[in-house]
Amino acid sequence: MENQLKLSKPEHGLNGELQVPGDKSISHRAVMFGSVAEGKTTIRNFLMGEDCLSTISCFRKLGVKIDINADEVTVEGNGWDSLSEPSEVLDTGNSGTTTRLMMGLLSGRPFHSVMLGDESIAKRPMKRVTDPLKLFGTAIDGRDEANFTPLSIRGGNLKAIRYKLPVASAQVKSAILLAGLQADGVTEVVEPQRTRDHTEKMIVEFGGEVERVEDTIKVRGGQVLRGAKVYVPGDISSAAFFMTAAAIVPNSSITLKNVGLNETRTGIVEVMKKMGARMEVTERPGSGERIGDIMVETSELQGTEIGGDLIPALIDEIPVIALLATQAEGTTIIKDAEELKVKETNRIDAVVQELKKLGADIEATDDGMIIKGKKSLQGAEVHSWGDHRIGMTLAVASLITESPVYLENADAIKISYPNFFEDLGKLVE
Ligand code: SPQ
Repeated sequence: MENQLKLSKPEHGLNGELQVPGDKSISHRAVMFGSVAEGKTTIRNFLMGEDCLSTISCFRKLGVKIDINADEVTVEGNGWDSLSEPSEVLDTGNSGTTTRLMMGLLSGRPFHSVMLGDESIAKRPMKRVTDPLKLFGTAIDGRDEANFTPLSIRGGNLKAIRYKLPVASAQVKSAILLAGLQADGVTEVVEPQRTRDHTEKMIVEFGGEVERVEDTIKVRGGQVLRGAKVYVPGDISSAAFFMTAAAIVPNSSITLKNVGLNETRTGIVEVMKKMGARMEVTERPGSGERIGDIMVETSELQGTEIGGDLIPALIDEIPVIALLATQAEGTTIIKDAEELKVKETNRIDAVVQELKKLGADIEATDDGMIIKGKKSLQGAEVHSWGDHRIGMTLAVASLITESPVYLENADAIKISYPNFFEDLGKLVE
């Protein structure tokens, strides 16, 4: 079997405090901005997951000096012009964020680069990024009219654009902003729905300017960014697995410390509260990204409906929310979430097929899923589909199954949470 793990439910509940690793989206961006800023950037609580390590490796290939010391990363930035033509292919691994944001950044650089990721990246749509980048004047090509990797880019001489995003995507918005920072004129991106705004916050943290007017984000080209000291808050997308575990495992109470509470990411808090979860969020005042602690206890849950503008604020949490819904009274409907089909896997199919094996009453729809609770789950042999979020969802499910769960390809979890099982072990009494 492909690195199969046997997982069993704990004898008692899950209790204690945990500091989940740094936010993946923010870790990627801190390396990218540090690489093009002038001066040194230090990044504390950096996520040492495989995706963020792919970003570091790509920037090293562009000539940037980056040191890793425990969970701190130092980037010696020397400005946009210091990046040099890579002599090797830029391997973005499993990371959509690395692939898409780097395309935007490289489209302003006057040299040639080739980007290639793993099997999953090769299936993820890139036209949503390459189309607007071509409008800036970048020469970009790839398989199927620049929709799939490998992609080649020859950038430089960009002219600012105004672009209305056809899909709500922080990655596409960020790629456009990274190109816009290097273009002649003011670039404007219009969002159909609000998506995570870590790129905008980081432009400001690195001494740049960006403006939001209603649904339009505007950035001026030619800005010089300055190195910064970045503290990466805990990743709410990782905390989500323990928030769910605390709510569904009897006799549990978990406090997750120093979690990022950026309002474009806290959809799961809203949903869990609506479902009746016993929880408390304590925010600490500060500048930059919002941060605080999240406490969740075993809860009596009710089904709910999730859709519309809330989807981008919890898109990566939907797999584990589906598990939560299997333990709620009544029906939960998740809609407007077609984007799940183009993540590391088709997450609608993956969640439905794997949770069904455990006995869940769950059906796929065109744009989401319908889950009927409250069902007791049984052990079975399940597969992560090579997707970290599916792997962790199934690991959390094993905490409530009557018999053991055998999880195949549990290694995928290392993409965003290398110490997931150690952290889980700390909460088992
Ligand atoms: O980086 P990658 O592989 O795309 O990671 C995922 C994840 O589950 O970790 C999605 F599969 O997160 C995306 C997220 O879904 C990270 C992200 C970002 O950092 O900007 C934005 C979201 O994607 P999108 O396509 O909606 O912009």
